Amino acid sequence: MDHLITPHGGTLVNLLVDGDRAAEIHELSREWPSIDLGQRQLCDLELLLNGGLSPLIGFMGSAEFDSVCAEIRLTDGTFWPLPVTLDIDEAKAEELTVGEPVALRDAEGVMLAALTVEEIFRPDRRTEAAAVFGTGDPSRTGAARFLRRTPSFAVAGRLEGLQLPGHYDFGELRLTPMELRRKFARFGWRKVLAYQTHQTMHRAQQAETQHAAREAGASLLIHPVVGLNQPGDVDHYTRVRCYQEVLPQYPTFLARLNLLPLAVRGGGPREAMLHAIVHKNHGCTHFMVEQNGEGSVLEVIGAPGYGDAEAREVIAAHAEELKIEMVPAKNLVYAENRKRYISATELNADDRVLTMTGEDVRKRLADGREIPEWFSFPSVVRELRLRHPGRHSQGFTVFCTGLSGSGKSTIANGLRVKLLELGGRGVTLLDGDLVRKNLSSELGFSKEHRDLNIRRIGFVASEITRGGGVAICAPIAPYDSVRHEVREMVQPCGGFILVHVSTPLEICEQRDRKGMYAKARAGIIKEFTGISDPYEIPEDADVRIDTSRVTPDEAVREVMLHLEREGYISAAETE
Ligand code: PPS
Repeated sequence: MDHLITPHGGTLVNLLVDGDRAAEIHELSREWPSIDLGQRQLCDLELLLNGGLSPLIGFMGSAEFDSVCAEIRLTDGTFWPLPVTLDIDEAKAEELTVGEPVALRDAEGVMLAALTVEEIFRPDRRTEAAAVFGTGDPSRTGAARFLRRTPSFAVAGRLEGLQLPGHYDFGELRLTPMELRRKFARFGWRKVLAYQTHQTMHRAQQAETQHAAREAGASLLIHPVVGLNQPGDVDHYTRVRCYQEVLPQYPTFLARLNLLPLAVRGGGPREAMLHAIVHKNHGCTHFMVEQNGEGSVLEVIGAPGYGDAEAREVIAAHAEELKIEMVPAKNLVYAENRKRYISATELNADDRVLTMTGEDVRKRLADGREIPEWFSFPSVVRELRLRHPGRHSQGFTVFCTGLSGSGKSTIANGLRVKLLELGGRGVTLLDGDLVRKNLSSELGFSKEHRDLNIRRIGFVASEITRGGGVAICAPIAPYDSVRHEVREMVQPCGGFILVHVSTPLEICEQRDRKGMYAKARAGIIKEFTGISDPYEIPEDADVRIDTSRVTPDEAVREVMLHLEREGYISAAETE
């Protein structure tokens, strides 16, 4: 395999230990503390263990972290664009001891690796955000989400891998860097162009990649990320089936498909460089990120805030050290008169250009309209239609938020009955009181407990929505950020409609159906929303209803009309 590109830092790392050592670790680990890895951490671990992140041999400590943030280098001088840390919360940090091992486990409790703790530290998240996103400014969405969600501590240390995270899906398409390199050697591929995408490929992307591979004199590896979806992404099962449909469109032997377990961070040019390193470690000599017909090359990594030029500048400045060649995606457009895709620079005045954005495709899928053949392959469209049957048969969540006594439960109950009357979908009501008696019976009303309660409701609602049902939720849900989290949880599974039941506090208090406001005023009930606890008004409500101004029937009808306008139910059904 000598002719293949050298891995980053010189050697391809393999952190999986042999069977004897694995058995020994299993034996020793009974008393060890554990860290249950989240999806993002599982992706990082998989790429650490299989050499995708060579030359790293573990999660970074503070010296590497600082050096990478400030110098874009590891402490030994190797070029490295982003920190790779194992983040933990304070409680977990207190459980661990420097010098002692900890078991890293997947969601089912399977032990994947042993980490010998070398350091527990508090990374400076603002500096990290500045490195990852190009800004520590929390008003930028990527940075804000990162700062909100990332726990304060990190644990560093040497890794010994027992097994790679298990995948039940598409096993034959999940080759490790070593397996892929062997395959390239067998095929006699010297130059390989990696095309990284997290979106569906249509004719433009197929034409673009074929063209780029030819120009580079390379073979083509479609290397989609299937680690962690960004909000709004098509699920990876559907995407992979679509890629499989695109493969036969290339000349024989030109292209292969492999799945990359990469957790996209949503960062900027530095993230693109990290991806370049991962592809290089997989044996690729060229790297192209999809341009998706519009916007920046960094759309692919969810960083539309970065200008193309800015990104290219940063990447070009480090091209020498990356070694892998970054191939810019050509913007190909469809010239109707020529019946083919051509480069935008080749256009002349007589050409009639047809365009369609990702948003157009989503809308057409949602309302069942045709997706033209010039845009995509019929087999790809067939796959997409199977997954996106149109809103009329998708699941959705109606999430009512508002003060106690605002009328949430009345609206939720009325809506439930109306939707059951229509038939076609199962309807589940997750009323605040009901949830508190069952799902969240041990919780109180601190911010922490309220957020946990809402996250649980969001989880159940997203599962119901995924299954094609309707979830109607009616908790107070006073905090904005967790309501956003729920929207992000549900939206990839179907529709999410936020209904703000905006009945004013005075009216809710006058109604005081449960006598709770009186008790709250008297100080008998503490932390009562509206009286001694905050309620953050949602700016992103899809429907706003003040029940002091409309009857319950009118309120339900407003929600039904919204559902009809958005295509979840048909017009005749709201009559
Ligand atoms: S939250 O904030 O979304 O977790 O609240 P939720 O699960 O909807 O529970 C609200 C119901 O609990 C009763 N209750 C209180 N509400 C607000 N603050 C305090 N301190 C409190 N203590 C008890 C109250 O009856 C709420 O029911 P609804 O149906 O909203 O009136």
